[in-house]
Amino acid sequence: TLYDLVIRNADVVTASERFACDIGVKDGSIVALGRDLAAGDREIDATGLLALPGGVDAHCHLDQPLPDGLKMADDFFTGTRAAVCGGTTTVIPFAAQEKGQSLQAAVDDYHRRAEGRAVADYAFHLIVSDPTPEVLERELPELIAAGYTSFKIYMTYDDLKLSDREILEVMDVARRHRALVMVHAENSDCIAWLTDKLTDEGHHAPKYHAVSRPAVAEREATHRAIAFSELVDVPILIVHVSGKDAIEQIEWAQRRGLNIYAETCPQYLYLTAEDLGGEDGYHGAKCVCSPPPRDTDSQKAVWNALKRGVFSVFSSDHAPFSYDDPQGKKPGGEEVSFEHIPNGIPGLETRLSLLFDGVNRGKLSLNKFVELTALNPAKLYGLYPRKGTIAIGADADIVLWDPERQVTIRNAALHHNVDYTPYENRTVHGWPMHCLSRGELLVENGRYLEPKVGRGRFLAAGKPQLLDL
Ligand code: DUC
Ligand code: ZN
Ligand code: ZN
Ligand code: ZN
Repeated sequence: TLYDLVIRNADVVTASERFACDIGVKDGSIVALGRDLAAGDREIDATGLLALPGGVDAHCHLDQPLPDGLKMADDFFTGTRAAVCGGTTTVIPFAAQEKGQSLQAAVDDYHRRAEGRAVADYAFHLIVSDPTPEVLERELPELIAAGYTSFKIYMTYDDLKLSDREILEVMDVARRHRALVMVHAENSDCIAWLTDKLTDEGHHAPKYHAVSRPAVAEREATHRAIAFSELVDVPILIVHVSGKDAIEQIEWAQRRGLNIYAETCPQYLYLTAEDLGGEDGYHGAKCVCSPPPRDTDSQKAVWNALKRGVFSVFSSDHAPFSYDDPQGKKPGGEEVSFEHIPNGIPGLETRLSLLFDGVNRGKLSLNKFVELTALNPAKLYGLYPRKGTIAIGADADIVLWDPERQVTIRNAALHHNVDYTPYENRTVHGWPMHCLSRGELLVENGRYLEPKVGRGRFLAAGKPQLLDL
């Protein structure tokens, strides 16, 4: 037959269009969009549902080895299982270089972690923590050519951060080889100084995590990264932007015509510093992530900046640590001082529905939703047009959404391996009902169908496709 699968009566939404049609799938690709397509070997009736491109989550951490006996709760299997159940069919986690390690050794290590485990397709960003001459002159150029066209650098964390000089060197490699640098922008010395002051004064509760990482420390580093981007003349992307101070810097740069892209995440729309708790109690550790969530004014600024196009990408920053876990939020089984709580929260499965809820509340359009969650990350990270849209020739990564369905988020119903969600008991409108990856139905009516573990494929990324700002 002409089609392995036909999705009937789809209400297709891309970043720029909305149209009613049938979708014909053959050998994992979309081969036809039209009315009254011939019968397929298999048919799905999508009446009443929206057909959206599978989500691309361009920022998540899976199975990253960590010091001090910590361990991420999700590996490539449980993480990508959660992803597809939430409507995300492509993930771009990190292959992190440890200091002293070659980049290639890091890449090989992460391929071993992903291979035979992932159920969604995946590419990798590199994390460059040790930019030796060998890394800058040979490894990075070779890896860029081999399909690793984006890398994250850190301005904070002792085991990851680069000096200003090193940042300039890495950015210059990106300029020469047309790669995209992602920047974690927080001022390391401000945080260290504040942390020492707070702990000297006897402040240890999780809430002080947010006090030790104020918006001004993020604002300063954001501005500095922007200045370096201008100096080197290379586009960059600021990851996990938390609120209005950093947004102001980014808009200032964009108005000057600089190619400063930005990403934000669900926690900055739905959480505030208050979720880190008060003077007593430890449950706030569940919302410890960096940068920390801010206040309701910043939440509004983030929604507004999403709508206005200041942000190009909406990612989860899934960094999974279980709460009641000596390898997670209670290191060694203890309720530790804030500076020892592992940074990060889970979000792969809830990313899309949390943003979709905003569509239903008029915070952004459906087309913008698709642009932020699928099209733009696919373009910026070199996966378009195979990923990120519904078009002839694209992979048949399609999510059928029920835009009206109300779901109250409960961790017990999620598919990650984390023992909590920061969004417990929150009700969202709109839910991904069916999820297809390369034409294979992985989730049906919200039920995970247990596809072959390891079916997910590595995607060698092409060069970033820059967006108009
Ligand atoms: N940065 C991330 O990107 N994720 C988790 C914590 C952090 O600092
Ligand atoms: Zn970061
Ligand atoms: Zn992250
Ligand atoms: Zn102490």
